[in-house]
Amino acid sequence: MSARRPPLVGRYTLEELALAARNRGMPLEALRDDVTPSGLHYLLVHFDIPPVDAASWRLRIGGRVQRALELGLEELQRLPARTQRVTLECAGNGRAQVSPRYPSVPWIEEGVSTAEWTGVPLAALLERAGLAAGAGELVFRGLDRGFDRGVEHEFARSLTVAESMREGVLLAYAMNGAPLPPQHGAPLRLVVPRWYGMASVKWLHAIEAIEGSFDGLQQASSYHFRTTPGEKLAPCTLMRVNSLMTPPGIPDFYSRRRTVQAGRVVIAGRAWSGAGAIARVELGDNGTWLPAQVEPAAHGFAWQKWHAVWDAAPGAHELACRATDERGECQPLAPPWDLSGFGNNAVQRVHVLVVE
Ligand SMILES: Nc1nc2c(c(=O)[nH]1)N[C@H]1C(S)=C(S)[C@@H](COP(=O)(O)O)O[C@H]1N2
Ligand SMILES: [Mo]
Repeated sequence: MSARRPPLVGRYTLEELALAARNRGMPLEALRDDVTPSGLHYLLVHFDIPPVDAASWRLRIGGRVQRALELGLEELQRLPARTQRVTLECAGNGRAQVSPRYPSVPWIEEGVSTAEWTGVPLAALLERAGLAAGAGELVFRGLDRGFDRGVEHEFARSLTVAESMREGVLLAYAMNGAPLPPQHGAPLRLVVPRWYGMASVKWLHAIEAIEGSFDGLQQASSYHFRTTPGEKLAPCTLMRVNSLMTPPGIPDFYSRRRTVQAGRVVIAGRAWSGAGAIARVELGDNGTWLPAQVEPAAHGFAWQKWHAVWDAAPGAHELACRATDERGECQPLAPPWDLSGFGNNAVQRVHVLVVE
């Protein structure tokens, strides 16, 4: 495996621009929707969207199981289904705010969305297959193939047996009430609530129970926190506490700066944390924090709505929002340093000009 790409400072490269155009984010005005319309859901595709023939496609469950299974889409769709709302966020969301930055998808803050996923609980299928003695992890394999840092592989990730059996882990064939779109993993994807998005393997075709731990590149090398090139700290797992606001007023086409009419303005947004419910959200106005109202967590795996009434006085304002989860974890004011730009949950800042 060749070395990690060296970090960049300054201008964006054509490669980053190409990745950004392929892997577009959720427009922040879509924060007004409880459930992100499928066409506005953010997208992260490492390689190409693979060609899949749904008629001949099979999901194979094997390895250290008592009964290997092979199921077609219709067979899966006949099993008891569950629909649940889940917020997904890319682990690299916010990467572009960090300097030096890792050359990869240059998310600013838009790599997050919420959809309603329908499918079969993974635990139900694993109970059918029956895990054999010694099974420690499950490897989830996607049909998409490519190279990263010189290594050819199919996108694959693992979860421990305990994580796989958790409530809410779903093999989804529908998104927002319609068949899974190609870009979101048709015909079947894994959905792992509360975790950063990389765990939710798309274009799933095989689940393999293994002894020990999976050494695939996307598991053992990528998706770890690092502060220096030589080290490998904790793996990226649960989403850190985070929040965003719908930018108020109207934007300038090029700079995206906002213009807002003076007076009472309702600022609304969403907050989420992989660790649990949101306890508090504050709205910042030029450095002064005001409390916001947070709606209760009605859907356990989805973001929570919040709003605050802002008395907008004429002049230039920097608005910000900051959430705290029930564990007491609070968003930092500045991006936490990470070499790959993972886990940046620093507060969002929106520049607004208030006019009479
Ligand atoms: N097979 C496969 N699964 C994948 C990926 C991928 O490139 N290939 N990208 C992962 C990453 S990094 C994220 S953030 C989510 C994004 O899911 P979405 O595109 O449906 O929003 O899918 C994950 N699952
Ligand atoms: Mo991601």
